[in-house]
Amino acid sequence: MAWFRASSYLGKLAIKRTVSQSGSYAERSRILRSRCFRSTVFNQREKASPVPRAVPLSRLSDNFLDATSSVYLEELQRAWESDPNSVDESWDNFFRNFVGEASGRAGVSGQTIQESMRLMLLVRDYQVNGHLKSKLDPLGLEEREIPDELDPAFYGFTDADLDREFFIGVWSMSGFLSENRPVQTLRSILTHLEQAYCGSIGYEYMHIEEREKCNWLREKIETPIPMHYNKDRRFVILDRLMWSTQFESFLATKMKTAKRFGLEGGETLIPGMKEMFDRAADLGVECIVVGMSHRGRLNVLGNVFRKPLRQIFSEFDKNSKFEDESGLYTGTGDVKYHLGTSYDRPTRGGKRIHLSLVANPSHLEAVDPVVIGKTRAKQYFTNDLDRTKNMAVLIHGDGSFAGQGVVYETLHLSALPNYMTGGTIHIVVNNQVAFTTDPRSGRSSEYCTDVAKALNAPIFHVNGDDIEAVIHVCELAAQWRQTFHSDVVVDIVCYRRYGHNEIDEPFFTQPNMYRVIQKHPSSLEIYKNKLLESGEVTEEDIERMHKKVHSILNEEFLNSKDYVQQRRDWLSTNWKGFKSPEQLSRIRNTGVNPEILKKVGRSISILPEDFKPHRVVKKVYEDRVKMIETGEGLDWAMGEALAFGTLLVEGKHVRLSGQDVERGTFSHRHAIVHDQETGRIYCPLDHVMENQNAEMFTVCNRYKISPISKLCYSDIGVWTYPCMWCLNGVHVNVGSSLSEFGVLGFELGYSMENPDAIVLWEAQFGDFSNGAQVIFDQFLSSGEAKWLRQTGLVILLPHGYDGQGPEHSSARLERFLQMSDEDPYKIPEMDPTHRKQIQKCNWQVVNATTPANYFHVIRRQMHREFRKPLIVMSPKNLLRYKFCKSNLSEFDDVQGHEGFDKQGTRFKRLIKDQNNHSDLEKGIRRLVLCSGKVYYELDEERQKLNADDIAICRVEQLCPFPFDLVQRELKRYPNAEIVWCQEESMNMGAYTYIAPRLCTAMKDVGRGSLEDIKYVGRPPSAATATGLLQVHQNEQAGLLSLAMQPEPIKLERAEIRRVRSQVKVVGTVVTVGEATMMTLTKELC
Ligand SMILES: Cc1ncc(C[n+]2csc(CCOP(=O)(O)OP(=O)(O)O)c2C)c(N)n1
Ligand SMILES: [Mg+2]
Repeated sequence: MAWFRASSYLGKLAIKRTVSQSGSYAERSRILRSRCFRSTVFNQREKASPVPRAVPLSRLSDNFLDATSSVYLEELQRAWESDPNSVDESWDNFFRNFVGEASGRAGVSGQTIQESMRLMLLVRDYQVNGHLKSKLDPLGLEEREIPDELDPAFYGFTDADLDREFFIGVWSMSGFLSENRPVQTLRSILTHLEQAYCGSIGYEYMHIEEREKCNWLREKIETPIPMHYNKDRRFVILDRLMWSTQFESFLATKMKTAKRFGLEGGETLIPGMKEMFDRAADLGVECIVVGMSHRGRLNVLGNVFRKPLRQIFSEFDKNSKFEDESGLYTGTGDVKYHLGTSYDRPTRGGKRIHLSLVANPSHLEAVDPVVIGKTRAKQYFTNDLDRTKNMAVLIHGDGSFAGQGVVYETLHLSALPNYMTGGTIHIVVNNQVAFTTDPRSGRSSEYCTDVAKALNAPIFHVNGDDIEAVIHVCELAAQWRQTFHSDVVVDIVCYRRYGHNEIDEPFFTQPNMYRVIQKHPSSLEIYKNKLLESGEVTEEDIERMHKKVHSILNEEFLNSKDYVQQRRDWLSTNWKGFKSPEQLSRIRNTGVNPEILKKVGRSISILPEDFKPHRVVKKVYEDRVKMIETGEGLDWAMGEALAFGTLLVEGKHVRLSGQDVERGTFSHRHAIVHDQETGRIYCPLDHVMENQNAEMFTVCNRYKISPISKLCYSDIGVWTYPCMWCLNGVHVNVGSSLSEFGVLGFELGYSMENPDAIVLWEAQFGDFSNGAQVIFDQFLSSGEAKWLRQTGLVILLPHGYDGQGPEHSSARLERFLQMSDEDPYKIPEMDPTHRKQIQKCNWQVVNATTPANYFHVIRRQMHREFRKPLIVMSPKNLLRYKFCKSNLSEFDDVQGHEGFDKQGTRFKRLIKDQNNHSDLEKGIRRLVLCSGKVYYELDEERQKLNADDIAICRVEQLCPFPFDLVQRELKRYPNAEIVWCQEESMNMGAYTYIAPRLCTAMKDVGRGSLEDIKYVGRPPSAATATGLLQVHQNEQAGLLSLAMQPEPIKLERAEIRRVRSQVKVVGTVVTVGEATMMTLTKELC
């Protein structure tokens, strides 16, 4: 073994010493103290322990393991020699051991303490850096510099020392340094170190701060007996590897040019996963949610999830048949390597484990948070308090794990109280290439997994050709997860035998690598040979196995020809009884019995008597009590709280997530109240029922205190004793992850698990939601069509032009509307008893303007037999606007009350003019249709101008479009000029969505066409809004006066003229360029 590279040793050591010894002593000791000594070395002890005890390396109670310099040890020794009491007891024991043992034993005489300590540093270096010397690359192409620290010569050892015995003083520690052999030759120590750290597995774990966790791993890694699988187990492994390999080669011969993103080169993933799942099941896991991208997905589906092979094969067939059952909703479908499935898999240990593979889009890693959210929801609904029964497994590519930011966002959710799932196992199929990109061009870090170090997750790199090593780390990962309830990474270093897909030529870009790959035997070949050599299997055994697998594959292939796709499995157990878009589901009334309303209203408004909230919050809650008692003036926050409270009473789980949602960005919600004297917190919505489950109402991100045990709901996500964040026994943490993509993905996954949960995600300002665009585009707007999976996720996007600049005004309403799949030119069946309009569209977009309407639209999400995403343009300044109030009677279900119409009390898709107009109003000269907060401004302007001959209607539900109600209004005002008024720019807001639909509605009732729709709003613009307040105010005033002007509106869409104008802004003359207000245009004309 080439352990010694001594030639450079002396020079390097000299340099290192010079560097480390430079600077004043004071400086050095300061550094040492902070890095290494912490509070131990200089702590005075009463008395040194009388009898020296053996001290395992793992128990030395300061940062010995962090020390990189032998100078540190020399200083430590000097300190001990001058005063044994000046060092920690463990070090005292250590030194005394050496003095006694090393000098007293035959064969070790002459060993200096410094030698022993350097030896220990060498051991430590293997633990820290051994992975850099491990043989990870099956192709042998890796060029890694082995750190000097792994060279014994670096610590002053020479060839002559190899057979010297050394006392290492660390017995009674599990691992190779124990063995009750405190005296070992240097050769034996090095052999053990090389075996443990530099074989087919590279362990990275020394970055983990908790000593206990490092020791746990060290025990497993430094085991004196290297891993060994018995014959039976090896048979199983061989069989699994054979399935994995033959699956790909079979497909390669049968479907030569079909894209399948084969796993060739990484086939050991399949047996690895199976063994991981078996082990996890042994350790109590009952359900695993899996997310993965394209690579090897079909193999995983067939071999791990046991999706019928004939079904997989039939999906390759262009002419594959679908069951022709009437009323069956098939959606748009998706490519085969995106589809999900679920299966109850029997395990080797005789258990059954439920597996679900989440459907995912092409967007790499986007599914990660979705999987975690789904897992968390499973934990809630199965009362999995310690999070050991439901586990997430994510399979990544090397390129995407390093490159996609959502990986980092997802990792950072892993320890947050309302997002943690007790640890995710990450498996990286590290084929050392990403499409055509070499790792060196694709990332800046040594490993593609380095991102996980931020979390203190252990990382097991493994040579993908060594199947037993793969299995070993897969099992170890399962053990870690079940022991420490935190994330762990398995990095399977393999290769990609062919191109990125089956019709791709890898030699174009990676000729050298692929020349090696061409000659490289498969992992199956390697394993077969190993087992043949060991004599544990015979050629006949292998032949028999091979034939069996082949004949099953063949049989399934033949059967696939006649395979008819089965009825959609789109409703999992929790969704039984829910309707597909083709099956009619009536929307129920959402009004609530007045007594229940009052009761809930009081319980969510009255704070405990001894509670001392901030005076502003006190007033908020006093006002809420008044609202409930008088039944008048209920504001937005109250409407929302009542929606949540009444749903909770009905047994629904309510989860509100997003940045700062607890207080609310606009300080309106105050879902949790903080006692200003004690720091105690109180969440009124936790008290709508007696003994309410603490998580039933979840507002992220806060910790909860158990009402029963006073334990703190924190840390590992279970009830525990008050932790470091507790103040007077109370958890005071507030805040949330500053992520959009990750958190929204999480909530989406959460919402998809069980229809009994209403999950809401609120963006800080609506514009920030575009950081999560992939979730909107690839999942929320199209998930049901592609994968037949429903979700009732609610998205709250603060929206409205109030002069806060381009990034705080618009939630990009136009984008959500543009993604709507509703046909603008066809009026669907609108009869309430047959209407499937909402079921058939991909999502709902609303811009509610009253607290009561907001209350009903939230409740409507749960009072129907289907689920549909809901995008809410939510208000900012309406939260406190004096006229944006509702009476309690608008929330109840009492006949004759406001809001009660023919169908009962419900969400109003359109709010007609407030002036009590009759069914026919011939004298109205203009009908202004609008949506959102501009309504109130228009109404104020109308009152100011006494423009009673103008009617203003609010389109509260933009998508799907309320054709029936719009037509009702068109008929009501037969002589009115029809105006669409919005505060957004013309290329934004609802205009381009509204125009064709309004036109269709108008044509249908003979009220004109597109040219008859007058547009009042800002002209087209690149930025969503001006950054200048004065300009904003002028613009806003301009559009209001235009909408209310006495003469007909002449400007038509095609006639927007662009002019230059000057606008005064607080004394400064600002030239507003081309994008200026239409009103200004008009004035200047
Ligand atoms: C977000 C995103 N960007 C780009 C792509 C295009 N793309 C598909 S696969 C791939 C390479 C992925 O490399 P890696 O993660 O290493 O997985 P591998 O294919 O090697 O298994 C790329 C760039 C994509 N699907 N998603
Ligand atoms: Mg790759």
